[in-house]
Amino acid sequence: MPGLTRLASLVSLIVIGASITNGKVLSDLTELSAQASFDFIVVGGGVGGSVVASRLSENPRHNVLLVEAGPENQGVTEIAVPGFFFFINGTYSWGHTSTPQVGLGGRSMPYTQGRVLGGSSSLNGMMYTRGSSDDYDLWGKVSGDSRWSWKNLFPYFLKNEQLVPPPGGRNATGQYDPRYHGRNGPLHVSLPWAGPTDFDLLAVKNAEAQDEIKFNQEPNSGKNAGLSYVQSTIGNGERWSAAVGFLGEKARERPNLTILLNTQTTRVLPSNNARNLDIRTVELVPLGGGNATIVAAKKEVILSAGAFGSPTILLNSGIGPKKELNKVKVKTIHDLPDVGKGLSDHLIFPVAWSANGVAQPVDTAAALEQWQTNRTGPLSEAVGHQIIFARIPKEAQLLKDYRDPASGPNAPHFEITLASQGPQVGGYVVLLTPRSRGSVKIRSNNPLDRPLIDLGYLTDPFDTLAIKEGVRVAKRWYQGPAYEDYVTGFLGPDPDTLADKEFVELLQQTAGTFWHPVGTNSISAKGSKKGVVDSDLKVKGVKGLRIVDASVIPYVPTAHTQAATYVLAERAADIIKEDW
Ligand SMILES: Cc1cc2nc3c(=O)[nH]c(=O)nc-3n(C[C@H](O)[C@H](O)[C@H](O)COP(=O)(O)OP(=O)(O)OC[C@H]3O[C@@H](n4cnc5c(N)ncnc54)[C@H](O)[C@@H]3O)c2cc1C
Ligand SMILES: *[C@@H]1O[C@H](CO)[C@@H](O)[C@H](O)[C@H]1NC(C)=O
Ligand SMILES: *[C@@H]1O[C@H](CO)[C@@H](O)[C@H](O)[C@H]1NC(C)=O
Ligand SMILES: *[C@@H]1O[C@H](CO)[C@@H](O)[C@H](O)[C@H]1NC(C)=O
Ligand SMILES: *[C@@H]1O[C@H](CO)[C@@H](O)[C@H](O)[C@H]1NC(C)=O
Ligand SMILES: CC(=O)N[C@H]1CO[C@H](CO)[C@@H](O)[C@@H]1O
Repeated sequence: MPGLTRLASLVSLIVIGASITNGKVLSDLTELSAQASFDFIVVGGGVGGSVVASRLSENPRHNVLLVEAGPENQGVTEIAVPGFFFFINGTYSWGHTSTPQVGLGGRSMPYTQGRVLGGSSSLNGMMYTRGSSDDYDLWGKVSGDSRWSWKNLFPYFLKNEQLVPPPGGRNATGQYDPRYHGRNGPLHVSLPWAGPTDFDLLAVKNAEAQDEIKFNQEPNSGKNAGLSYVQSTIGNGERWSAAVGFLGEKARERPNLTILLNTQTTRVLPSNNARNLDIRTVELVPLGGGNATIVAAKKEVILSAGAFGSPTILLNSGIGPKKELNKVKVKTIHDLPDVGKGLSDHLIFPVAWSANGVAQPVDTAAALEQWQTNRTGPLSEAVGHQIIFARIPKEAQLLKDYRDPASGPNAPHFEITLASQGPQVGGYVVLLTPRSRGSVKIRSNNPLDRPLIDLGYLTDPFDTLAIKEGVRVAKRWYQGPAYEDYVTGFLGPDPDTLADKEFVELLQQTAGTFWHPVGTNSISAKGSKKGVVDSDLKVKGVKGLRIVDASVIPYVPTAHTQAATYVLAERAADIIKEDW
């Protein structure tokens, strides 16, 4: 793609003016003093880890080490510019590939995960969506602990967030409801720079003209169904990652926070003289391998290496299903069958319509100049302006044949993205409530080997049938009165005209992911044999070790997953502070 090459050369010409602080940011393991001693060691500097390390080090009595496998986020132009979301250099990602997917006709899928300070929030699509209140009430139910419920988590959403004006400062009144937003939190969230465009206004008109999908002024109120304007983790026109929000200059000035970059955690190790299993030690190697260094925490180790990273570290350490660990010759120190199980994720399916619009190409060089001048313009936006959340219609046969996997009656089954590309209207139908489950396993007893990631897509027959229903919802939407002169036809894939076999083949060939893996170290009630962590996020049967990241979320929420991970980490930080 010539456009891409040109973009890459543009990016390399610019170094943005972010100041790079040294001092408490160590660029590799050789800079870690052998005498250094820490109360807490946090593994992984993504959403969960950045929040926990930042909040714990607010207390000057706590000395915190944050270990991140990837490099610095500051000073990287393509990370900072929201519109370069699709063009971030692969060196900032783990470069995972899934196992061949049975449900996708044997296809393996490349799977992006951030490996840079800020983790996946340094290269995600920046959508800020909390999901349905039902999603969180279900956490409360499976953990047997009402602290994990929408009502009790809501103050933590506000604590976390700071709603800021859209880039350029346009008046977005009426496109959100300020009552549901925070004003002083570290995470900046805003509405898009431009809008409403003619295409946006058509959608609002269409929402008024039919009954299935109504306009919803505030998608982050806990009731997310309907058509809404997108909110994004963007502040002043720049990507607002967890590293920007929680590991900025102020946090870096704290004498009690040390950030160690380019360092991989291979295992957690039990202390020899503990009667019960007590794990407060980590084994660290330079990214990609080298001699190991052992560092012990005085209080706790907190794993925040993400839905693939955290179970991988546990399995490498001999914490997991004994039978599987035996197969790869890893000695089991703690038989915990659910480690790596229960992976749930959002599959996406592209569909398109023909339309009467005219394509409006963006001049990337001019857009970049504008972004550099005052942080506005098309590059200060990432994805579209609007999204739809919708349910399977009540009368659908599917809900009679299968138990509804949605977390509750308010939770939508689908997200439908809206995008106008001139002569085409495109969109993804996203299955928010899959019944299929995948897993994370280790390949060998070499902790540097990549994990085996089985996404499990479309292994439950409900999911294919649900995708068909989702396409029908999207078809009905664009058949609405407001689109009469604009949308000229459905280009498919159409479950109502294609033979089942043909539809399924197209689904297998074109399905992608929104990168929302959760559930691989699921939370469960204290005393339950299921799950991996209890409702204090402590690893079951182990002292000194907690997990704070997307892996503990039991079922994928009806939303993009960063807001859920942020609120989890804010709550967890207070739980940990209360203990110490
Ligand atoms: C391409 C992409 C687009 C996305 N788009 C959106 C979106 O638009 N909106 C949304 O809400 N969500 C989105 N998400 C999902 C969201 O970013 C994640 O849900 C969220 O980042 C999860 O937080 P986490 O802390 O669990 O993991 P992460 O943020 O991924 O952080 C894990 C960190 O641990 C580090 N790590 C892993 N293993 C080790 C190890 N062994 N040693 C040391 N460090 C380690 C990693 O390098 C990483 O920095 C997207 C994700 C991706 C990948
Ligand atoms: C990506 O980063 C690597 C390492 O910094 C560099 O060698 C490479 O040229 C970069 N690729 C692009 C397309 O910018
Ligand atoms: C923004 O627009 C609303 C109406 O849409 C108006 O009531 C309000 O005064 C405007 N605010 C500013 C600061 O212009
Ligand atoms: C690893 O340690 C050994 C023994 O101390 C040493 O000889 C070797 O140089 C070290 N390797 C690296 C990459 O530092
Ligand atoms: C930003 O700069 C562009 C020109 O590059 C200009 O058109 C626009 O009005 C400016 N916006 C603000 C908010 O200053
Ligand atoms: C635990 C620890 O190292 N605490 C230090 C945190 O920083 C203050 C100065 O701000 C020191 O006085 C503490 O000893």
